[in-house]
Amino acid sequence: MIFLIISTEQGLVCPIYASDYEDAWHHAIIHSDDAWKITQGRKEIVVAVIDSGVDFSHPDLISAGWINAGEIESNFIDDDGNGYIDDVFGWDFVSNDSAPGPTIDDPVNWHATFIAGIIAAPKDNFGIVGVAPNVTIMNVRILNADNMFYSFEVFGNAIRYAAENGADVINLSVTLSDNSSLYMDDIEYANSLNIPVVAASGNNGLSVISYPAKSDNVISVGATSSWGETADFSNYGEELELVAPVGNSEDDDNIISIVPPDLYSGGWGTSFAAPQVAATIAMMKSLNDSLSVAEIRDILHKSAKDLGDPGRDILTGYGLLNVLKAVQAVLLPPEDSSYQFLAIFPILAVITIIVVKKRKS
Ligand SMILES: [Ca+2]
Ligand SMILES: [Ca+2]
Ligand SMILES: [Ca+2]
Ligand SMILES: [Ca+2]
Repeated sequence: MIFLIISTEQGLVCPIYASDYEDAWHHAIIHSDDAWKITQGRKEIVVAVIDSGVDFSHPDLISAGWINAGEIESNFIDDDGNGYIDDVFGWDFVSNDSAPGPTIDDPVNWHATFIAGIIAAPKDNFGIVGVAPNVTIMNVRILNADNMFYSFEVFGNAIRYAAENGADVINLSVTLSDNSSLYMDDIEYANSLNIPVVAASGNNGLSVISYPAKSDNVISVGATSSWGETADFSNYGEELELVAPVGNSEDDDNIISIVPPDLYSGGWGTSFAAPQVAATIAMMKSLNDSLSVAEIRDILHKSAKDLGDPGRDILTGYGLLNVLKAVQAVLLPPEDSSYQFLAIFPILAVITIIVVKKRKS
């Protein structure tokens, strides 16, 4: 039996040779630029991009790539004993080798690189800035030159590879033809290690969320236009949790990111909403890497800006991603009852003193 995995349909607008931070309008909407005053992410925090293969030779991504410190390059030995020979820079699950970059004639060779730029392009007065500029990207290739893959089991292996080799959050800007324990068990395994899994809702413009985003174990992210309405292409439904700004496919500004070999471009698709949430989780974990998946989801839900119908709704979930509020929430003391009692107690004491003094006079 053939299982089909296909990345969400998406488009590039018009590749250009330079881009400025000012073109990246999404930062003002999700308040990532305000969050950078608190943290720009830590290098030790790793976002796994399981996708078409990231091109780290792009000048606006150099040095953002994960390196497997336990592995020695090109000695044909699995030095760290993780089951993958010479996997210094990640793993290519398409050609089953240690070179996970995109192939040059690959028509979608830009997809993973575009996602990596949205997450972690450095804040260096050159080109664009990612939502979490200082974090690290783990490169795991799963999509072939036709933007497809044919085995749920190998997809599951890619998730397990990321989870077992130090990913702090996993981004899946792919949609699958069906649910299957062949990869869902591996997503549950990642969650059991405190690793959240984020996925794109899909680009069919339908009231059905695509797998894997549809699963309870995955944080489901849809896209909005630049003016904050659900994008025409963005799948929606009761499982949708958050939305992030990408732009509509037509007649709108599109999110700007990097494209091989050294270009910038606008792009559309829920593929580019999910990595904004994955990057936000990396920012949160940069402040506290012991947060549980449940705590992270709770903070993301409560810090989102409510859109559309009041409260959670099928078109926008809990609302629009807010990076600043999510990061601030990590720094707040826990809301336990003893803390609230201590906060109220001094106020009661002050009132009592005033009453006593008045009676004396
Ligand atoms: Ca190895
Ligand atoms: Ca080796
Ligand atoms: Ca830059
Ligand atoms: Ca709402």
